[in-house]
Amino acid sequence: TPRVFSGIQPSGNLHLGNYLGALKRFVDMQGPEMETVYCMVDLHAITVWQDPKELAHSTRELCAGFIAAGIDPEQSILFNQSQVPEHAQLAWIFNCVARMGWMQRMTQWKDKAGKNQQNASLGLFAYPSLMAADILIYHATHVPVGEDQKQHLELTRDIAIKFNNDFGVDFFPVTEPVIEGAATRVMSLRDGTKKMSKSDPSDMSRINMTDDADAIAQKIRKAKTDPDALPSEIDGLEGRPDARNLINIYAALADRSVEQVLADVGGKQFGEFKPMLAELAVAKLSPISSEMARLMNDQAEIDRILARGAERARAITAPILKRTYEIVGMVS
Ligand code: AQP
Repeated sequence: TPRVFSGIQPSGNLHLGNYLGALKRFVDMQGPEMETVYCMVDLHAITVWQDPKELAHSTRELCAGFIAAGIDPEQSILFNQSQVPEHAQLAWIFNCVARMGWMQRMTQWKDKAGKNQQNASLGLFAYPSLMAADILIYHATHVPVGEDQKQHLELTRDIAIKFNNDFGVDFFPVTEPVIEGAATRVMSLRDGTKKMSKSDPSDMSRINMTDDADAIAQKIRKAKTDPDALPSEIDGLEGRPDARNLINIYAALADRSVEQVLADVGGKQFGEFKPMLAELAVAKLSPISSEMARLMNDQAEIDRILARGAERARAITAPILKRTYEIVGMVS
């Protein structure tokens, strides 16, 4: 059976972009024809500073978010990265396979390190190598992610290919990125040319999964738009990034295509469309946020779920790491 792997960083502010670009699609991929493995990637989160107390809180909250959104911890393997040490162990091997030049070309590295690269953590630089290990330690074949992770997935393929070539084996699979749907790149509500992101200083730029109905409605009401009416065909969104973003969000939340949505709302002004979007967003997101809050009342249960998930994950990762060590020539 095909195996799906993906992860989300427990770095706080789980938002609508994470939900539509990742989490909702993780839920859609659950089923008997796929083995699904989902991870809170805390080792990735600490590539930039995380307050220890907040990291622990965000990890549990993210786990609650997965479950509230529809991940069944019996059906999927749901766990925390640092509890499965093979991720970091394989990442070290990959650090020795990947080249500095590959990492230097990564746009996420350039964006996050900013001007002062000398002062960024070594972990931030090596981030894609750990991500390759996350995926390949499961021999995962399908990786659902948002558009922003495309370059890292290409690098994962390069690492798999180079490892196989270097050691003359056909061991790591060449993974397929799964970047599909209307919301592979949800944009900021304040600027339709910028990605909706956890670290945007403006809370009005994103809808957090913990926002209540009033906050969601207010953020949509204040979202940036242009003065024109909505088009009835997709070409009419050309050069209108804010309009496109709100339509994409509507389509993804409604599980409909952008074309279908435009056929319905074409001709409407934003004054009419925004309340429709707010109503849909509240209807879809409120049950998730209230379930998250409920689950967070029993953190011992969350910890049990994570421990059980890690145990199941290790049943897959331990043999793959062992075989990798043998291939590399490590005495065991
Ligand atoms: N705006 C987005 N639209 C669609 N998908 C998105 N993802 C993130 N932002 C969007 C997808 O969510 C998954 C988990 O991402 P992550 O944990 O790596 O978070 P991130 O990319 O660090 O999130 P942010 O908000 O972008 O954080 P900062 O502000 O720190 O850069 C991935 O599949 C990602 O594609």
